[in-house]
Amino acid sequence: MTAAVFPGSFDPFTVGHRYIVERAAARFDTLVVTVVVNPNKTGLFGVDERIALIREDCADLPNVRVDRWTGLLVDHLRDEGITTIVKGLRSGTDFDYEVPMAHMNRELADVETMFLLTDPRYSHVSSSLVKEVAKLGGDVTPFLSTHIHERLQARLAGERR
Ligand code: COD
Repeated sequence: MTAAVFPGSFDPFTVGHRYIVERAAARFDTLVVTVVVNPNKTGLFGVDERIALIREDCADLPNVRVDRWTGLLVDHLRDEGITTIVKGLRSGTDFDYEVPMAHMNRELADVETMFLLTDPRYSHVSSSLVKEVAKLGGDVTPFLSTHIHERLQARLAGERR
């Protein structure tokens, strides 16, 4: 059985994340999408909500499981008995950011990181940019699934009240 963990903040889960999940789920028997909790950072969506949204978005992929983790990522992999991390790459900037983490995770726990290139259609898509554009009234429908877009609009409407 092959398995990998795809970790991230996923605040919110975008079409770029979904693309990487699809590519990875086609290559591993099991893919765990892990929402990594940063106790010092409050996201737009709470962790439970992010998990629910990803589960809904990936319901058609039976070998995908959604989990959460607080702390060192390699401890999560150790708990799961998994030795591969999957990361998505949009650009050289992503690569430069990811390489030290990949080396560190290999040194800490002999965990390998596999990089999957995004589709050029999604190379400009990030959760933070999507939130910024949406907050300023721009159209972010191309970057989110319908149900996540609806939840984002509802959340922003709530914030404006
Ligand atoms: N197309 C393809 N891939 C994408 C896209 C896109 N449009 N957008 C994002 N991605 C990829 C990112 O490159 C990343 O691989 C993944 O999707 C998640 O992205 P985000 O932005 O939701 O999440 P990040 O990058 O903020 O997550 C960082 C982690 C939480 C994974 C990292 O900080 C971590 O491992 N923390 C745990 C604590 C730890 O162990 N620290 C030591 C690390 S050595």
